[in-house]
Amino acid sequence: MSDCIFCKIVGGDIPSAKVYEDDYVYAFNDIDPQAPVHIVLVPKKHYDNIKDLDDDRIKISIFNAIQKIALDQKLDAGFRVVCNTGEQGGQTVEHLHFHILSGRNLQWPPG
Ligand code: DGP
Repeated sequence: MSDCIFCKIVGGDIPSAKVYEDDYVYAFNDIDPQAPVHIVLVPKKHYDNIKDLDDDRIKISIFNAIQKIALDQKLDAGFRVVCNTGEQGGQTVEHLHFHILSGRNLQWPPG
C-alpha cells in the first residue's frame, strides 16, 4: 500500500533500525519506545490486521521471528508480545504488527 508507513519501512523508503528479517517478516526498533526494548515485527506483505492474515507461511514466520528475537536479544528476564487490533484495541498503524516489549516490569492489565 503506497501510503502505509510500515510498507515504506519494509521497502526502505523510511529508515529504520533493523532487528530481524526473513523472507516474510521484518522487525525494527519502535520510534516511540514504551520499554527499554521495544521492537515492532511486521509481515512484509500488507495486511490491515490479524483478521486478514491468510498465509500460513507468514504465520509460521511471525512465531519463528518472535522466538529468534527473544533468543538473540537475550530477553531472558521476560518479555511481552502485543498485537493491537482495531480502534478499541489501540491500533494506530493499519499494517498488522506485533510489539515485543522487554527490559522492565510490565504491568497487567494494560491500560
Ligand atoms: P500501534 O499503536 O499498535 O498501531 O503501534 C504503532 C507503533 O508504530 C507505535 O508504537 C509507533 C510505531 N511507529 C509509527 N511510525 C513509525 C516509524 O516511522 N518508525 C518506527 N520505527 N516506528 C514507528
